[in-house]
Amino acid sequence: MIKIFGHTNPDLDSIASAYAAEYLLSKKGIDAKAFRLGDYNKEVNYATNYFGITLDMPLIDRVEDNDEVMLVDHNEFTQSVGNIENAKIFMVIDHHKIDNFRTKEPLEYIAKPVGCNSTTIYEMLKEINAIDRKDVLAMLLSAIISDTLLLKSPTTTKKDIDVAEEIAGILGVNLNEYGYELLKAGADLSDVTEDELVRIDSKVFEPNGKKIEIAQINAVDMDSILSRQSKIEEAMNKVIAEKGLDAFLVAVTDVVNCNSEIIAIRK
Ligand SMILES: [Mn+2]
Repeated sequence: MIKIFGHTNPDLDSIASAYAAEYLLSKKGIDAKAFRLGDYNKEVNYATNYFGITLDMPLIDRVEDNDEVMLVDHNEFTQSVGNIENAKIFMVIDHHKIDNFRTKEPLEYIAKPVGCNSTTIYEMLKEINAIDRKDVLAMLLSAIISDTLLLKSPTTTKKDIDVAEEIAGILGVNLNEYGYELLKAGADLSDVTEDELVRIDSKVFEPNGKKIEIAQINAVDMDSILSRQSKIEEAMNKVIAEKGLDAFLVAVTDVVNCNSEIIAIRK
């Protein structure tokens, strides 16, 4: 049996790619099973709840010597399962740069420069007339929305757009409405405290002898972050006092519409 998996700390594309690749191989008469290298994230849970899908993808962290494996949505050994260097890689389907990767034997390697690996897997399923499973299509569509930030990220290609619209049509899903809710669920910051929010992604700069810290909060629902502004400012003042900053800027970025609001405090 071939073990299929995406990268560690799996995103929706890694889960969907493995899930759909299991079906792709089964249609070709190959015994294969999808696994995962980490917990299902908030986006995966939102998508499976929305479509009523129950995933059965066992968690693994290493493979045995000479196990037959298939990598999806990654190729670098540093992002893969433990002992990958001693496994037999049967196939790779990926959309990333190729690095930290070598095999002892020939393999099938499919690399496409698309925004989402699930786009490629959909095309491969379509080629063999296997776009008949709604659960598989729903996972692939959700992954495309996730990887391309609802078809707006700079990595989005025409293929991603065409495939997403085609699947949404088949499933009768409103792409923009569902996509927004999915991204919002994934970027849910309601359980992150203000003290944590201003520290997730922050850097100190020292222009002209001044000590300035800049932080960014990536959000889908920007209003829900801005409604916490007074508490965020309290947290910022704490950091200013702690680090002896001259100023602290926090950019709240709406990743779907590509807007930012800046909260700035001077000592
Ligand atoms: Mn991906």
